[in-house]
Amino acid sequence: HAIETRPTKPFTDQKPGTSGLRKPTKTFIENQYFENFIQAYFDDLNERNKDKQATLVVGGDGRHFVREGTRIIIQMAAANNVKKLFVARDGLMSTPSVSCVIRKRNTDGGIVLTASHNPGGIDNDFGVKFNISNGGSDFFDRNTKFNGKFCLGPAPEAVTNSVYDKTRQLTNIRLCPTLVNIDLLTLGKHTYEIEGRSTPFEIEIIDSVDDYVQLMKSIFDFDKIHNLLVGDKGKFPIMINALSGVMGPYVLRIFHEELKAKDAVTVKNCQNLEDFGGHHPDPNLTYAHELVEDMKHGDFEFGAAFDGDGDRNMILGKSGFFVTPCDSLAVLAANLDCIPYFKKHGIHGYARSMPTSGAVDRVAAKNQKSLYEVPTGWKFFGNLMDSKLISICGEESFGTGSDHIREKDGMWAVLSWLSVLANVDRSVEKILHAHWTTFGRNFFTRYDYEEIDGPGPFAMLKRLEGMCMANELLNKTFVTPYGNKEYTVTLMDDFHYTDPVDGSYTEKQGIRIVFTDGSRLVFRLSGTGARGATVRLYADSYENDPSTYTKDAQEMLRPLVSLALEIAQLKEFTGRDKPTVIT
Ligand code: VG1
Ligand code: CO
Repeated sequence: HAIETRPTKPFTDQKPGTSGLRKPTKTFIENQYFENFIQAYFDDLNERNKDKQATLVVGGDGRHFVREGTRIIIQMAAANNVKKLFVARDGLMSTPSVSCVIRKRNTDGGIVLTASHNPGGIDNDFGVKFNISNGGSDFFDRNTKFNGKFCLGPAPEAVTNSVYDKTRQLTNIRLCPTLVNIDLLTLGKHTYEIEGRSTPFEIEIIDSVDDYVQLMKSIFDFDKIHNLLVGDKGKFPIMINALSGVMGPYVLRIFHEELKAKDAVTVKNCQNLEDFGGHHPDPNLTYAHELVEDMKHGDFEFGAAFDGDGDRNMILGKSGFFVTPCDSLAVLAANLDCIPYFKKHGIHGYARSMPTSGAVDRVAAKNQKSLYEVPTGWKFFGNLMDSKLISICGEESFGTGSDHIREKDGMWAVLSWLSVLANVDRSVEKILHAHWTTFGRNFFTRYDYEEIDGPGPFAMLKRLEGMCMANELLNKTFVTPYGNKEYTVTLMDDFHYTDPVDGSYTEKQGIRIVFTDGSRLVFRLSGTGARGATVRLYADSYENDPSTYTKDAQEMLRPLVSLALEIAQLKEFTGRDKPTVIT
């Protein structure tokens, strides 16, 4: 097969956000937009690898253009000196599964074709996430080789910035246009001679579910979970909704085949669809409303949903009892001894993203473990896990995971919860109440104002940045517009972070206002949207009066939220008087 060098025009807007590059699907399909980005990725990879031939994994969440994109990557990998490409069967592989395959098969990186929780289809969004070695600093070289290799995870900022620089200078793309008609449905290995290459190009079509299931079986006690679901204490009915994303095959295989619990496990939307059946594949109370409705009748003890690419999870208890992701992280952190993996590997520290509530901080304090607070985005946990500073981490955005891989992992969270239910108590609600009784309760909520047109959101953030710089609000006392509560500001800053492992510095990660009672407000702009700007407002407050534990979080936080809206002048800047999503 001959290599063709095709001229192209660079784009100026291919800057990866919180997790990869996301744009409307049509943008990716037109004008070689997708090809340009992939070429920049390969150029960066080859530079980083000093032209050593790389082995990579490619998979996606099944949305529109994933299969075509996979075929394009095959043609481009052949022309860009890639030694071997592991390709997911039918292009389908969840984000956590890609991380699992990277580690198991010792590859140099991976590409996930997904816009994650953004809706899919020709009129919605597409995206590319990539995992790569962070270059192997001395630290990694000496201490943390995994199977003799550098640890890989979501590309850190140094890498995403380098790829971005390349996208703006690109003049051509390279591909092997005759590499067509590859059967993506049949497992097996193929080799191709490529003109001008001394070594052949290899492809292996793999079933990622196999590798992933093996990993889960090495982490959890499947017999114990089987026994919870269909064992001697009677059936424990649960409901799992895959929102027509990539998780369907994983759910069916794990719950029906491996756990042999078909009788107890009701599944929904486990057929992967290119437009996710019109679902917005984001597991929260708004977009996974179907699960909430299904749970309300009280027929299921436990419910869970995943996002498009399977790294997010939502956990519900009987009758739809909602477990906030912040509490989910804290409860799992407090009960890791229910999971064989942690008995074997020990528990290092914990970490959360900055806007995530402080619930896990209290578990860390009680267990005398370190707690790290990082910017939003899973890439910031990688170094901490590689250097064994943390074992478990999470984000308020329905992301939970551990150091078994380098991505958040929805199925892992569900199996972790089932392990706790099997060992501690068969009621999600009771587990939460016991947790609050021990640690107190952090009330948390997030308001999203999605897809706002115009400069308003940027101007709002700019004004808040100015207030930070001038230290304008320090020691100021406010009376909340709703509920007449008093709050005094003890800190207002623009969150920045220095990675304790490699010293890399990241700034402007969200405006944070902390009050004397420990309550916090955070304002950020989303880095995953594909249209307009999305403002996120986070509120976190702590109570240790047991009479409050059963109260509604929205009611408890209304005064604080009303103050947030006033301080930021959100309505004035955005024209919105209501959020589009509340979690
Ligand atoms: C959002 C979440 C963040 C998460 C990211 C990727 O980012 O807030 O916590 O890591 O999505 O999740 P942002 O910048 O829009 O707030 V996934 O499942 O879409 O890869
Ligand atoms: Co996701």
